[in-house]
Amino acid sequence: MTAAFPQFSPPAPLPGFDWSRPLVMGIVNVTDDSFSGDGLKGDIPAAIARARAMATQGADIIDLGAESTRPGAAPVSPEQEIARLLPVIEGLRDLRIPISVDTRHAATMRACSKAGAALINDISALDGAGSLQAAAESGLPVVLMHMQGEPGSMQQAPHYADVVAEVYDYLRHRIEACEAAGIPRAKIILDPGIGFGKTAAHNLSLLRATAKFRDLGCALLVGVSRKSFIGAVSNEADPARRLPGSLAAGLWALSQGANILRVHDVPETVQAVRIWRGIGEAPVTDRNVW
Ligand code: YH5
Repeated sequence: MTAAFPQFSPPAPLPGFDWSRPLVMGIVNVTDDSFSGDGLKGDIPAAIARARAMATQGADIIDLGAESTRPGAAPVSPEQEIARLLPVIEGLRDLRIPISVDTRHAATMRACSKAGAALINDISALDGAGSLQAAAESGLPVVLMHMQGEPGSMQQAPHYADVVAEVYDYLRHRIEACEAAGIPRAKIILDPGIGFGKTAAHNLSLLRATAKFRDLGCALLVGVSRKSFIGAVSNEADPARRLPGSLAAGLWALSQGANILRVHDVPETVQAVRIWRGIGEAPVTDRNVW
């Protein structure tokens, strides 16, 4: 059978990640002030239950985060972050899918790696103090995300002369920094950082250029789920009502070579991705029979 989008060859092999198909990463927040509508309030047993449910619903990866990137959110110390994340990682030891930790702190990377996390997801692309070294020493794969500015103020006046070229060059330089620190390219996943210091127009330009980012020779992750640009383009103020737009943007990114979708709505996204793939390339197997 002919692959749907043969122009995108799979990224270099990475143990634990099947690049022959799109992967769905489910978002689990262990924060006190989650604002994206998932209703979790820093509750550790609830986060464990949510991650287990997502795994059952077909998530390929769980992304655990304890820091809110909401403008005005209180900063979280590495100690607080570790105290929230470790019991969740430990409570998920028997989960068969990899757990990613969404953190900007080297101490958190080290602690979570020891506890069994399989992936480091850093919205500051390992730019924080000691992060490159901590990630390299962990031996784990990493997500390098682009962000302009800092979470508290990044949406005040995002500015680029050429957003695609600037994000591309930033990621290229961060790959070089990783390689110099001993993190091989096969362990690097890139992310244009939708919504991080970008206007709706910037986000649309970046998504339109998704395929270009594959030229950097790494797997690609995109996070569009419930984000503000979906609300801006479709006039939907409530993040919890942005699933249709999130699916449209996510499937579009897959068609342009994205490998991982980071999402709040796992069963809905898994269904959409299965249909996308069924039409495009995949023979239907027993696994898909209900
Ligand atoms: C991402 O894109 N995003 S946290 C605002 C929303 C909805 C969702 C107003 N961590 C990413 O998910 N890590 C976050 O509605 C991330 N890529 C990677 N790698 C922000 C978020 C969100 C914000």
